[in-house]
Amino acid sequence: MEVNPKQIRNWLKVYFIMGSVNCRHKPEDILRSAIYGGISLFQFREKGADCLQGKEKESLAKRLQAICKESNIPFIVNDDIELALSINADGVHIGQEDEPADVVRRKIGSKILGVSVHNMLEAKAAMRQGADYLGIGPIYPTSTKKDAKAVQGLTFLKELRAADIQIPVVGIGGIHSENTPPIMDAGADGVSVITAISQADSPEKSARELKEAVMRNIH
Ligand code: 3NM
Repeated sequence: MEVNPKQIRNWLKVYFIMGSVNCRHKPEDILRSAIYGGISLFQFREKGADCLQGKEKESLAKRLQAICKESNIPFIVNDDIELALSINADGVHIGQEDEPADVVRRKIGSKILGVSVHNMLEAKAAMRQGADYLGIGPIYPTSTKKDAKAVQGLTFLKELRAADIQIPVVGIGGIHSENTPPIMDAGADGVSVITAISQADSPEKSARELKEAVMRNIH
């Protein structure tokens, strides 16, 4: 897959993340609805208590990947490099607890590589090691990720842009359409959400509102 920063920025606008434990309905239906609403990128994140394992996890990944393919939405796998390679996903997203980004970059070749970072040191290391984009969070309080770091607000995102670091960046944590504008104003290229879409009565409407909020505040 061709990955240049402009294309990555486009994909980051409304970045939907989901696994089976985040869903009140069938994950396939939620993803289809989110795609109708205008998400631009999808991450399969099968984590947390009672999450699927092994063949069941792989099977859900493949079903969601097929849905993304129909609409040309890139499909990213959280953490599980082996799964990403075995199903030929478009990319992977890793955190600081996972293998170092340069090791992952060697394994995945030119696939998309996203890295979660929380400070300048981590950001610079991730960029040096081949990250295509950075995830910064939690921007707002979230109850979705049990081991999330302390809420950091927009301070670090602003610091990154003030230092003229131009790598594509997405904010994460407690984000919905109404609290999106300040994140875009701080220099993000988009927002990534779990709950705002996966738990919405209408994932389509929620995705559309997020897209509108991003597009109105893009810089
Ligand atoms: N990573 P919601 S916060 C997966 O801070 C994840 O790196 C975070 O879920 C980080 O949109 C988070 O439901 C959870 O708040 C985001």
